[in-house]
Amino acid sequence: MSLTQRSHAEDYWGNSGRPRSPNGHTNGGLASKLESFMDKKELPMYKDKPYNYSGSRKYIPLYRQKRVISGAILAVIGLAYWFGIFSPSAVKSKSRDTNRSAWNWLSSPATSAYVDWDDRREKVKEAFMLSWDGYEQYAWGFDEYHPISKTGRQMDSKGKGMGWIIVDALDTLMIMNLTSRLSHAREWISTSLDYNQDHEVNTFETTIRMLGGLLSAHYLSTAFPDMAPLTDDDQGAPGEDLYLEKAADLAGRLIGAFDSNSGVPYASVNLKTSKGKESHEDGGASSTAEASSLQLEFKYLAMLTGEKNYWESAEKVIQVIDDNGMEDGLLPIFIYATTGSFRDNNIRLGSRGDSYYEYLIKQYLQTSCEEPIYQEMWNQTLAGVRKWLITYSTPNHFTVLAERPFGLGGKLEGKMDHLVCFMPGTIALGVTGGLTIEEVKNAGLWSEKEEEEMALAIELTKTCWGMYQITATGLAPEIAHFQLGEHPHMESDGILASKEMTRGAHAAWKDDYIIKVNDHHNLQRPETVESLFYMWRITGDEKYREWGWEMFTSFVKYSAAENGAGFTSLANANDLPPLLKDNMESFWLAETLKYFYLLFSPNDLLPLDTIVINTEAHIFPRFKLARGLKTGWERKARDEKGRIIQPARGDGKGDRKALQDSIPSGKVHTTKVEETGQQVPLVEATPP
Ligand code: DMJ
Repeated sequence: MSLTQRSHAEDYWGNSGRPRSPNGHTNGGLASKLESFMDKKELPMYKDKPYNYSGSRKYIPLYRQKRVISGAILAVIGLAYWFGIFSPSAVKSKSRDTNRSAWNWLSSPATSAYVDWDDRREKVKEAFMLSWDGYEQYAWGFDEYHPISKTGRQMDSKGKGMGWIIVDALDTLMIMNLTSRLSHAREWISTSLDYNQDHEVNTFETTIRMLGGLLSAHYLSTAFPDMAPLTDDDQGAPGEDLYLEKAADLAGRLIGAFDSNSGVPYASVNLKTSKGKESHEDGGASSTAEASSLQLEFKYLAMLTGEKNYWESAEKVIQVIDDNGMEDGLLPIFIYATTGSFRDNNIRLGSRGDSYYEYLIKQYLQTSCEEPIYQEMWNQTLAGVRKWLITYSTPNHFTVLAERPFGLGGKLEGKMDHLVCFMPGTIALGVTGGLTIEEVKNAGLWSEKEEEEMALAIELTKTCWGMYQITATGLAPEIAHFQLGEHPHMESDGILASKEMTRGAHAAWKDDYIIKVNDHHNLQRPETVESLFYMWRITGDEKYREWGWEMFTSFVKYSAAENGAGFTSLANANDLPPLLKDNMESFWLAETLKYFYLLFSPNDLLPLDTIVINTEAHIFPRFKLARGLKTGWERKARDEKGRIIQPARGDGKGDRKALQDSIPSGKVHTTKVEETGQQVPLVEATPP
């Protein structure tokens, strides 16, 4: 963004906002003003290297080329920045762009024969810059950013800050090639970030955001050196291994959480003492998703450092979970760290359940399909989801991934958290491993199973897209309920084709969805755009990019804070103008805007079959098993429902058929059960 662009945006954004309720704000006339912001088509130059990514395979993006800006130029820019010439407050007083030509960017996708995706991607980058710069100006170094009150706060009032926003956003800064902002972040990490703090943190959130963010920054900055700041070699500058050193320090503190009787991690851990602590709620149980989606991070760290205990602690959790032998691989959403057993019967893929399922297939992909045990678990689970949870709304037959709050024998609840919307993209990823459908078909690896699972992914993506269509703002509620009728039609009763989602505020199909009054907030969540990104890359269907653009424009129109201070959550996404909530989630920068950016980027930016993306959208490489790291456990034999059976006497060959039937596209072979030494059948999975 040029200086004039920047001040233009601030000028425009500064006039908006009408108080609406005690703590609520509206962004009333902002939308029209944003049109001008969205109209700017220059590449951002402010503080940053130009980033001319053409999309051609032949073209080497700037961050993959050798360093192109000399140290001298950088030094000048750096000095200018630090002396305030380019600081946000200084920028405010610079000359203003008076070009206020209205560009109706909402109608642009529908009326234009040619869509300039590079230009749309730049708009995402500008939204990121506004968000980041607001944080930098008003809340730098704080864990939370409140863009309406323009304040920051530490998550622990006595703490020094965890770098919650800075670390979570690091790799997005790299991917967007925002190098000077990245230098500032890196300098803060080098000089101010200290994890030696005597307070408890959430084990899961700290792992996926902080450890994940640092490891992703390490990966991107080493695999693509030109993404990193260029000052590493200067005397006194942070060392090249800064991100990895911080990650190792943090992991050494978090690892104490796994020190429970069962190996299932405690919900919290004290960063100074490395001592785990049970949850204060839920009878001391950890949430299942939180306890069971730490593997990508600790395994990658183990691969980098050779420290096997990280690997072993992380994989032990999955073994303990699997040894519970839950029917069809569907888990209750609470688990005790003390015993490794589940609490209650509430089964869902939304909050507290979600990323357990996500990490099954991603663990398989992370180690380049060398650990078939995780594919086997994923296949079993997906078959279980289809059997027990996939149903259809009435009367328009939208596919719903429902819940079983009272266990598999209990009533089906037609409810989908927005969080569930990670699932369609993950299903598609599981089908192709990150390749395109065409590539998989050409390789002769497409069967009925792949066809059905991809069809399910397509329908679920549509349902999630519908969650955005049904509100006044075009932004999804936190939770949607669905009309299911008295006797819900399950997928096993026959797959139903959904009806069209016609346009129009009062389109009848919207009545299939119900938004309850407690659920109409929007927290800038990423799951739907995450799935759009996977679906676009895997299917090549441009509608996913169009849907993403429409969602992005709704975020820009309705979640912008005043005075260009960034973007914020909505207390009510189903009202116009919307009621705003004074908080920018760190995953807005780490995930939501990153996925929008990748969705509009050329497909050879971070090819999907070379990486695995953690549940906070941090990017890790795939790797092969090495350094003595390997799968250290085996599954116990299961019956046709996936429940553990006692090892058969003799060679156990009699169980082969039941196992083969229970696990789609698996091959059965005979292997050894560790505890007994008896030979029992297990499943050898078929790679995609
Ligand atoms: C993120 O922190 C992660 O994606 C997590 O797995 C679930 N929820 C949020 C974003 O919605």
